[in-house]
Amino acid sequence: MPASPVVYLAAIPLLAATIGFARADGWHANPEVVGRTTHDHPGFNFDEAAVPPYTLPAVLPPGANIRTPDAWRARRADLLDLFRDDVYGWSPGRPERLEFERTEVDPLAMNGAATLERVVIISHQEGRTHRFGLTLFLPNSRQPAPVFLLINNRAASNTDPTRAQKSGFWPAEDLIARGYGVAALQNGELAPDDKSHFTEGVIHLFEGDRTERSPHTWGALGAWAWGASRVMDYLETDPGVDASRVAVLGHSRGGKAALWAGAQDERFALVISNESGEGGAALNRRTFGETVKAINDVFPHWFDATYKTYNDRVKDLPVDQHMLLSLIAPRALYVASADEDLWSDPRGEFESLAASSPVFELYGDPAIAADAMPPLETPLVVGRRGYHIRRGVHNLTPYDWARFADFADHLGWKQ
Ligand code: GTR
Repeated sequence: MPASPVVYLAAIPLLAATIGFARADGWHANPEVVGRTTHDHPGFNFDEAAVPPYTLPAVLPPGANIRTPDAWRARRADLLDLFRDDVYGWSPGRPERLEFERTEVDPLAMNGAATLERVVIISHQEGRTHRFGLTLFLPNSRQPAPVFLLINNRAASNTDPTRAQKSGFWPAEDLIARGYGVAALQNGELAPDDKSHFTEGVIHLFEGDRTERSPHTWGALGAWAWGASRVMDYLETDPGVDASRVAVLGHSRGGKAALWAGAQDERFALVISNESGEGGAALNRRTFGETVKAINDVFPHWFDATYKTYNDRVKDLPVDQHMLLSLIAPRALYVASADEDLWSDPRGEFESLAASSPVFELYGDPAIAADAMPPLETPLVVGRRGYHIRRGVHNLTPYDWARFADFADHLGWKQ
């Protein structure tokens, strides 16, 4: 038995089964960061010792006898419906008619390393029309190429198609150099991120001027995720894209939308959550950082109306977020946290990933133990799941992207 029984699984995949052991060197919040964050968010808990005990609903209920992938499919469908009913709301599928208009193709982008495609995705429904844009760079070194699609929740300048502005939030050149395509949609073009205006995008396309909304219907997160699926509709038609290897990812609220897109749309082969926190990867029942009530109070337009009824009774929610992560199986899943982003509850994100283990085990992957959180900047890769916690604040950075690309390499997506 080695001194530390926890192995770096990317390096020694054959020993992956040993991940059931606790990890003494794992991440712990820096007390200085805990103090600062507690000061900045009065009334919220950032003290690990003060997290009240909680019990997660079982993703595979004892007695339900779910022992095979086939048996899981029925449970999966039920869980997905619970997330639709109680959390994100029901989203429509494809519109009556969908068109793709390529407005630009530049085969000499990035000094000849990439082909830039700009596409307008046009949806028609009941006489109404909605448009949103897609920016896509494909490596000239290989096509069809796997693609990373970012649901961009920050300024559009972060995903500048002209590359006059370059941002570490979307380091497109780095991805191209590694043989990966990289794409972005702008979340606000699907649903403005504003509680008074969020229905003005694609929700209006489907609902028109109706003002009565079901308590189980979609909000902004559902609309952003819907956009990712329409991008996938386009990517499936593009001969430069390997549509069997498309990753959807997002940061923070964009990460919540990416998880929801990946849960609903099984065409995404890899789903990546970067610091998605509450309503994303983090466990609702763990009272640390942002809470269900806080998110619903400040961002009432993100989730459905039913979710708000759980503000003060989270333990009654029929689901928790490890079940959302479970819905990604048997596809690949990567969760990333940041050391100074305690609002997103890094440990709650990791424990949620660990608690998705019973479903990934059905597909032959080893379990991840809840106490196996790795140290800072030491990625953990177990079968088709990966995790890291980066130094620094709430952000999506070139470090994160490089680890996502490493993970794709590990999945066999490498050029
Ligand atoms: C915060 C919100 C988080 C996260 C974040 C972001 O204000 O509380 O849940 O979504 O915004 O999107 O950066």
